[in-house]
Amino acid sequence: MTAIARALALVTLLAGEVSAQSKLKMIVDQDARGPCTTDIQSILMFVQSPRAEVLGVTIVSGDLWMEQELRHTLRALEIAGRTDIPVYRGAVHPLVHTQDEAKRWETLYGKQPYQGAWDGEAGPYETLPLREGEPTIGPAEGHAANFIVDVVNRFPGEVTIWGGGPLTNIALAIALDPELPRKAKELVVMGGGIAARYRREFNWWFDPEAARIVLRAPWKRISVTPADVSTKTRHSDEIVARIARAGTPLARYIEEFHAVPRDPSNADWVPEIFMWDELSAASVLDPSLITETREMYIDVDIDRGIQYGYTLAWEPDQHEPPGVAKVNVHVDVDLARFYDLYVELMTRVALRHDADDLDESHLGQRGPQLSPMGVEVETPQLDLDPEGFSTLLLQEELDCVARFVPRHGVGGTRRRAVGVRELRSRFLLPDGSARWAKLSSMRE
Ligand SMILES: [Ca+2]
Repeated sequence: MTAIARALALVTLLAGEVSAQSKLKMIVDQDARGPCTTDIQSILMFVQSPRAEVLGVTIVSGDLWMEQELRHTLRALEIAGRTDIPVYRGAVHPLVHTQDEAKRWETLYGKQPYQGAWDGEAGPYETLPLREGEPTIGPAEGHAANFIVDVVNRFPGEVTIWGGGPLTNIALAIALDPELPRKAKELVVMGGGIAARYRREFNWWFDPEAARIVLRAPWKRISVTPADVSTKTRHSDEIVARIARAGTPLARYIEEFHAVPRDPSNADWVPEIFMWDELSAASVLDPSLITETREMYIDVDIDRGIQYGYTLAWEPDQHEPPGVAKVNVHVDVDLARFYDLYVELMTRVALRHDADDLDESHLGQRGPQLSPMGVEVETPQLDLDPEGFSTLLLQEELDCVARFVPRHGVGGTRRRAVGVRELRSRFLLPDGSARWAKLSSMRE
């Protein structure tokens, strides 16, 4: 095959992807406990989805301190091969709420069962070693709130902001640009709770003032995934096994580090494996998974009493509290389809239709092979350590792709990076060995 023919095959391959223009432009804001957990796994759903274009990930203290979460996130993106996505440092502390105040509250009203970063012994700027390995990449320059303002203003009416943690970064962005909510497409957050047992939900309790600012801002549309519906989900052993079969670096990461229930005997309350944030992410990527929604007035109590940080909710025909937003509340989910989507996204490389078509007899052979889309490749060239898979980017491949993939405005650089990543995934063989073809032969 001539170099030109190979190039055409490559361009056809890339054109098969969902175009950048039709993708959901996403800002993913998260308090990213790692490795794995609902926080990282929901970020990965967005970055793995062909429906989403993740413009950036913004990190906020919550489950852990921001700096530690930042490193978990960078490492997870490395493992997923998405080092092209910028990750921004965000808020270190809530706007008003402090650990001392939380302790004082406990002396009056009783124990708070979970306090995220405040439960840990490390301080906000101490970093602990990562079990999943240290990231070799760093965060983007600038602050999360500035990034949110910049991106929403760059793409008015197009950007969906998804928040899976305390809403401090988004509140800061609104303080910088009060018109920001009108310019975004939609806000979707995991947080709050409607039933009595869920009203003290961590994300909104950790920074109640931020949650109030964000919920009361003039968004075109707000959707909330409350704890009530999140707790219907389970990141079960069966799901882990389905993902593990893919054998990709990402699948191995989940297999090795997925959270396990601290109390397996209590099937009703397993916060470690509730898919709190994954469900909310899925509601963005495929809204049809949410089978029941309800419009309610939703707010957060910021009075310094026994319900500080608790969710307030009213039925629309009950009361119209002034200044409080009517919110689209997720009530029920098609669990089977949700789990299928999650597994599909987490195994996407290995389960791609073309990967399925690969003839397993090719495994272990050397010399030129004909791939499913007709590009002549040499395989296998490399048996990569999964740890190194995502960080290994051959410059010659990048050069090769860059010559044939047209620039798309501001997304030009990103698009080229995606092209390389997609090429890798196309040649990743489903035997778990993380082999992929070297494309240097495509050079003229
Ligand atoms: Ca979270």
